[in-house]
Amino acid sequence: MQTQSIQELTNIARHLRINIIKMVHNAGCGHFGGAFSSADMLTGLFFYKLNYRPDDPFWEDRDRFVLSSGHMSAGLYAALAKLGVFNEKELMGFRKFGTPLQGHPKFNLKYGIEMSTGSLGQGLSIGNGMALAARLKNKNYRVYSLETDGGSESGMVWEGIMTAAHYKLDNRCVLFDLNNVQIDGYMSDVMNIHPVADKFRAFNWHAIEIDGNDMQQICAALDEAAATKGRPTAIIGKTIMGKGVSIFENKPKYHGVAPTDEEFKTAMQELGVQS
Ligand SMILES: Cc1ncc(C[n+]2csc(CCOP(=O)(O)OP(=O)(O)O)c2C)c(N)n1
Ligand SMILES: [Mg+2]
Repeated sequence: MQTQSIQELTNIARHLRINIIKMVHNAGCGHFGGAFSSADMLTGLFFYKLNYRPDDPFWEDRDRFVLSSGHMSAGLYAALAKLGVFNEKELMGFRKFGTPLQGHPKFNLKYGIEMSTGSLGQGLSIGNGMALAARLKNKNYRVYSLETDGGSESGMVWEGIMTAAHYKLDNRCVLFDLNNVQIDGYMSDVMNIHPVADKFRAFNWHAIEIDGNDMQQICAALDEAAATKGRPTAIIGKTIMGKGVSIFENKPKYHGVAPTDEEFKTAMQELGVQS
């Protein structure tokens, strides 16, 4: 895949946010707050680092990506469409009965969806299984997953973290969206999991702390993760919930609601869409 400049990548992330908010607005429901906070890390992964062939999503040697936080599906679909795995027009089928783009991802390799997710906590272990399978098959592909602060309130996440370190899965990388928001409010109020990086380190992971909305830092961290041997890597990205549209930023209310028509108009303006 072509290496894109930081500016081009930032522009792709903006494009993803535009499609995310269009999808959720069109469906009248969905989750855009976390999809916005993680859009930059997802862009860095998909458009800078992932070894993937959009015209051949079944390619055996492709890097894998598991969206552990399945509710952020709009972000994944927007990225896959931008890559060209399927036509961008299909995004408007988001959450409609009978389409492949359901509210929570349903396994569908043709569409680039590597795993059904939505039940928080399962994706980290599923990714470990894929990484172990690569080792057994003597394959060089890497396995990434997007984890979240709210998702890590599921105990099984920490079992998966322990397992990946035990097996020294250096082909395993976690992108961690630390936006300090979950479904019921601020994570630090509901169930505090700080300090996140120290916890990963205590479990023998290599942990890199970055500004998860800074493309330069994201790309550098992805390179560092790929060069790290003997243990898995967690990229802990401190992000802003709803990043990119001022009225949404850092407001737990926008975890899982559609924007009103008025909010949608403001979002389009702030994201630079001419009306
Ligand atoms: C096992 C499980 N428990 C509860 C839920 C309901 N749920 C959906 S999203 C969410 C909050 C998750 O927080 P985070 O992933 O940080 O989401 P953000 O608000 O940042 O998008 C919860 C509890 C779920 N999907 N799975
Ligand atoms: Mg969160």
